[in-house]
This record gives sequence, structure tokens and C-alpha cells, in this order.
Amino acid sequence: MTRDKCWLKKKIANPAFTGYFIEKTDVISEVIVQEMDNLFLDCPLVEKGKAYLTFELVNHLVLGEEGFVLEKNSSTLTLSSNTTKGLLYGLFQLYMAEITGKNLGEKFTSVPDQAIRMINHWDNFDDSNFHGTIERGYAGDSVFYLPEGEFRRDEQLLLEYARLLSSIGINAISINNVNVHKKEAFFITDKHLKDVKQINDIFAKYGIKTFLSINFASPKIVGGLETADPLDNEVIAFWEGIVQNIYQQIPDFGGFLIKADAEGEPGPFAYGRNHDDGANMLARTLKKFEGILIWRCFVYNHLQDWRDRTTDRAKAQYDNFAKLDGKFDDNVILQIKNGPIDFNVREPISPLFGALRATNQMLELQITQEYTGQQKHICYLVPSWRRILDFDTKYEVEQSQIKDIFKNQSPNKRYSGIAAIGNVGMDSNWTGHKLAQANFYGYGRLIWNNYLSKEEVTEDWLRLSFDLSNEALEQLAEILLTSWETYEDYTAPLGLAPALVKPNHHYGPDIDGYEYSPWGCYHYADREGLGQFRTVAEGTGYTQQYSPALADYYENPATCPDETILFFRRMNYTDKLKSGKTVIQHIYDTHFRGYERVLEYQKTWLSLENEIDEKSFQNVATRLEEQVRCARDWRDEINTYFYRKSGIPDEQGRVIYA
Ligand code: BDP
Repeated sequence: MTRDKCWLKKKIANPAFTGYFIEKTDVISEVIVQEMDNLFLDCPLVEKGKAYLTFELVNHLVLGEEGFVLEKNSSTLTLSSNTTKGLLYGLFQLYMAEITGKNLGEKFTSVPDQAIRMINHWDNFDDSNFHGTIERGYAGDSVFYLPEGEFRRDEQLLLEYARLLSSIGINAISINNVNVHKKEAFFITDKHLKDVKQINDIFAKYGIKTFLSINFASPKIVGGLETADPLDNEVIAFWEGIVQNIYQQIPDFGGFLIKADAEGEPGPFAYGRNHDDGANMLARTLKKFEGILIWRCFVYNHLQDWRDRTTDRAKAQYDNFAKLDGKFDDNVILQIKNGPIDFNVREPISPLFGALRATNQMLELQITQEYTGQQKHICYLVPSWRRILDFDTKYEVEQSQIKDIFKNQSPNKRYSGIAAIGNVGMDSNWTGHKLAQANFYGYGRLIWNNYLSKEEVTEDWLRLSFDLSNEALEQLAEILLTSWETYEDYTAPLGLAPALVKPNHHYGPDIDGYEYSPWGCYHYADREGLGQFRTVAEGTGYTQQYSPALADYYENPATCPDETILFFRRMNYTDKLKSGKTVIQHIYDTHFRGYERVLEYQKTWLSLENEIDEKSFQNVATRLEEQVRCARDWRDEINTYFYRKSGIPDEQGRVIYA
């Protein structure tokens, strides 16, 4: 399938750019030579006055394994790094600077802020019904697996994907769903290792490590044992054999990712063991091959009784893992979702961040828009990730912001970083919605450089993707940069997001869909008010899982911020928020505002027909029709519901009492 334009497919149009003359080819790898061709071949090659680009392998401590320097010196540009991998990153950066017209100055040094920068694929090889699909995927089938339940083996496609990943600095990837179905459990065996190796080797060329998601019950499913007890000798021997065999065939294999004891996936709890028992056993088998074991903290009881208000899903991860701090081996990494529940449009930060001081840790974000419009709605997530990275946990440590915690509080800094669930599939533009490509691109840029502004990332992507007038660029940047809050406006205000959405597929409103279910996502609305019971004074005491300063901040109604107030506490409809509005009026106003904004986005987009390539224009225009329809549903269902519950009319008389 031919792929549409994406950020690596633009020709350098800058008339001042005269091409590069490469020197010192002896230090550059095959892939760099290829990329010189791919990226710079189409530029006007004017022999005279051509700039020299030299590559240098150096030995500069500050650059680490992946950093690079681009230095200008009269007519020569020197790209240096300690490794060829770093040179490759520098080359991509150079290309992007040429396209966006960015002046990198006389000397530009770039070193990634996070050691591991990963994409997790939730791609299904076999989930009994839907082969080759992607769990929570909205861009077509998997790039790895065919609908017939086979590996796709499309080397060209995977190479293109590897290039995209590498160009934004991704250095690790897991290639199968964390919900590991029966056939996928056999990925770790000879039955599939050849195919895994093919994928591994393609990504390795671009400096990307391949990981497999594993099933904790593999000793039973694959090995035919009676048990998967992590302390059982036969189980240990089983895993040792499996790992030994994998590394024999794929010496540079990354390691395993695992979801255990969550949402029905097997784990150590079944044997009366804990997560450190399970994780350490696996990690020890990987250790001598320098393999890593990434253990997810998304562990909670999805069968809780809604009648029992003392059980709180939000508390589960901290309760399960904070007490295990320091008990994990040094090649185990705990991977923690940004919020305590799931990937809702807005949640407070998981209280595990900052609480773990002696455990390698990674943040887990979600690029695929499971809860944020499923790549039918424009919802640009970089502004939300920017806020997450900058969030201050208020622990009394030197650097208490989220972005600093992973490396500072992981005993083995090389084993810390950020992962996210990817959003690509077989759709010709990779992400289904053209503008969702900006989430993929922005994720990589932001986790490489945790200090980049959301405006800069946005402008870069727009310049790399379209040929826009300055005015159009501003208009599109405005749409992208406001779209996350717009989505929040017309869906779930004040931290109510975990409730209100349609159960299972998570698209569109269903206010009571989760209300009397075992999933732990409730709004508790009655005729007086709504909101969770998570304070000490009135509820589960979830607030106390934060640092002392934040615990007080969230506990106290005077300081708890409006944006997540109903996540923490119950309020009456007539209570005033910090904005001065009543809760009910806020709900009405945000829903009307959100919908109006989507209409404006649509108007703006349609006015840009001449500025956008035909395919992308139609792609977004069609999806905007659906966004308008869906936003209207959200607006009217939420507003009418709360109007009926509260009996309080909208100050402006807009709500339909149908
Ligand atoms: C939820 C998804 C579900 C995933 C789960 C996870 O709805 O499909 O399996 O998270 O992260 O967001 O494991």
C-alpha cells in the first residue's frame, strides 16, 4: 500500500539549501548512507557552494549513548556523536530543521531527557475473533499481523515505520498486545521467533529495541506445566529455557512487557505470591543477556461491588506497589499510567509518582485516542502531556516534577523513561485521522526533549506536514492546541471523565453506563449533587496517597482545583466553583462552549481547502462531520440528564428538557 505524506516525505524547498557533500564516510553506518539518500536526495544539488557535512564519532561524556552535536564552521557542518545511533538522530534533526526553516544556531546540542522512549503496540495476532486487529486501534489493521492470523512480513512497511519512530527519537517498541491471547503466548517459542527476529532486526537498524508482551501463565499454556507459580523450580527452569533460546536467536532482543493480575490476565496473586516475586523471577532470567522486564502497575479489581463505596479503584495501584518499593531487581521497571484510573481526558496524576524512591520506573501514556475521540475527533494530546510532565508532586526532593522523577528516582537510570500506547495501523496515513499524526509525532518530540513547548512541537509538525500560509498555520495550530480542552468541555467536566462514557468501547456518552457496574467508575449523581468520595473527611482517603503537600491541597475544598474537583469530592449542583460559577452552570456552559468550538473548527477547516492536499482535506472534513454529530450528542445528553436530575434551569435557557 502506498503511504500518504507524513513528516519524513517533504522535499526541502529552501532555495538557500544547496545540498550536502558528505565527508568521512568511513564512520557512518549503512543506514546513515541510506538516510542521506532518502532525506536529502531530492534537494537541489548545486555543486558550487555546496555545504560540507562531516560525521564524527567522538567521546563526549555528556552526549551519552544517543546525544549529538551539530556545529557550523564556515562552510562545514559537523555532526558528532558517541555512537552511530546518535548520528542518525542528528541527521533526522537536521532534515527537519531544513524543512521547518529552523535556525539551529552555530552549535546545537541535543541529548534525550529520558533513557527509554517507547511505543507499546496493543496489536492482536489472535484474539479468537479479530486477527490482525488492534485493541483500541483506530487506524486499521496491525502493521505486524495479517487478518488471517499470520505475521504480515512486510519489510518495506516496517522499515518505513522504523524510520518514522527513529526520526522522533523512539528507541524501544513492544509488538503485541499486553492482553496476550493464547496463540500470542507462543511468540516466545521457535514457532514464531523467526518472525519476531525479522521485526527485531528491522527496528534494530534504526536503534530501536524490540520487546514482547508475555503471558504470565506461559509455563502452563506453552510449557504444559501444572502451575505458573513464580517460586516453583520447574516454572523458573521453563522461563530460563525460553529466555536462553530467545537470546540465542536474537542477541539484541529488548526484553518483556507484562500485564499481570489485571482485568483477568493471570499473575502471581493466583499462587499467593506478590508482584515482586513474579517480576524478579522473570528479570533474573533476562539479566545475563542485559534484558529488561517491564511490569505494568495497572492492577485493580475490575469486579468490585458498586454498592461498596469504600472500595476505590483509584487507590489500587498505590496500594499494590508503594509497599514494594525497593524490592525489585535492578533490571525490572515498573510502568505506571499517568492517571490512577485509566487514560481519561483528564485525571489527577497517579500518586505512585514520587512515592517510589528505589524502583526503576516509567510513565505510561496513551497516544491512541481510546477515551479521547478514537481518531474521529480532533484531540491533540501534546498539551495534556506537557501538563503531566510539568506536574509538581511536591515531594521534598530536589526535582519534584513528573518529568524528573523517572530518572532521579530509578536506581538504574538507564532503565527509566516513558512509554505510550501507539496509534498507528494500516491506514494509508498511519493514524486514521490525519491530525492524529500530530499526536504520534508530538509524543516522540516531547519525550526526547521534555522542555519543548507545545507550540513549537505543533508548528514543527504542521510545517513538516503541509505547505501552509502563515495565517493558515496559525489557525491550524490554534485548533490543535485547544482541541484537548474542547474535547473535555463537551464530554466530561470537572474530573468526571472515568464515568459518563459508553462502557466497553468508550466512544460517546452513556451517563449511567458504568454507574451500577463493577468497573469502579462512578459519578454518584442524585438530585442534590454529584462527585466521588475520595477525601479522608468524606470518603476513601485516596487524597492521602499523595505527598503531604498535595494531600492537603486535594483534601481541602478551598484548594482542590476545579479541573478535577469531582474526581475527589462530592458537590451540590448549587455549590460555587473557584471560577465563581455553580457546578451545574459550569456543566451547562462547558458543554455549549465545547460544541460551538467544534463548529468553529469545522468552519476553519473547510475554509482551508486550498491550503491542504486533497486527501488530507477530505480525511479531516469527513471526520469533523462525525465530531460535530458526536459533540452535539454529548452536549445534549449530559446537559439534559443533569437538568432532569437537578431541576435547575440553565441561566441562558439553552438546555432541552426533552
Ligand atoms: C484500558 C483499555 C483496555 C486495556 C487496558 C490496559 O480499555 O483495552 O487492556 O486499559 O491498559 O484502557 O491494560
